[in-house]
Amino acid sequence: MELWFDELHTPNMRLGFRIKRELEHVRSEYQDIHVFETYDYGNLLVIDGTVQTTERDEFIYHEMIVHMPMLTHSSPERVLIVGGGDGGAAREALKHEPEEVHVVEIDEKVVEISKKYLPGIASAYEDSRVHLHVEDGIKFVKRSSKFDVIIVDSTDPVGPAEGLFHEDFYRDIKSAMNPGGVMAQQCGTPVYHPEELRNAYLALSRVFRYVRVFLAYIPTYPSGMWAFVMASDSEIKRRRNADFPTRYYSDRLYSSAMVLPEFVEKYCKDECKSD
Ligand code: AG3
Repeated sequence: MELWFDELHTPNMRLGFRIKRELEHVRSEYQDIHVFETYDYGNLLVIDGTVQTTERDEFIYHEMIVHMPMLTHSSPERVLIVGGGDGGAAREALKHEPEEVHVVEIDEKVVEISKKYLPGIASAYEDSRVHLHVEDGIKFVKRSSKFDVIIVDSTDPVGPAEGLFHEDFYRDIKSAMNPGGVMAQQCGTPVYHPEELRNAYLALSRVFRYVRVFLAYIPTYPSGMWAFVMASDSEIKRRRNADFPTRYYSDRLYSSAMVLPEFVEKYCKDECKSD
């Protein structure tokens, strides 16, 4: 019998993975977590029915959500990752040789399961510069200060992650940063959920002087086209080169990732009405 895992992207669209087997299924305090062994994408982490990461294409998301803001900063020493319990963002952040990387993940189960089934992604936890805090990111950010880069690597803005897309949270992020600080966040797909991008863009624009949107192509996420935002009170431009090997990001891609198709651009203009 063939086994499949399908993520429902809209009521009328879904993406299926043929799987060898289910490796794990736990219902944590916060969410429903699965790990599947797929045929083509290695191990697959699913939270509340949505694909979070696969061993085969995780590099695209993790390189982009990390290297874009990290290279915008001239010398990131203290890095905060809100969410990101699988460790992938922390692994990429370490390539910039920061002093400290703090990961604030609300769900300990995500960390535990990633260490067991996604060892190549969770490898960052073996590094002594990486500090894990199992707690609510919103509370943690409220009492934090002196971060150079803050990366919000969360699930979709429904359920536990909802508050991570609000203006109040963005204000707390700004207060938690050193001057010159840069933040980045994943913002969903403009194909099916342009309002997620638009809302984040508008709220960030009320808090930060500079806000930029960039895209990456991620085959296992809805529509494959994924949006991210970067925000700062300092101009957003690349201040350093990537002096480590990458597979998706490149210094040439830094600016081209911010060139948006017309229909996406339209959601990132202040005068455009939300529809
Ligand atoms: N976090 C963002 C995943 C969003 C995917 N959404 C979906 N499949 N509907 C990824 C976590 C990787 N560290």
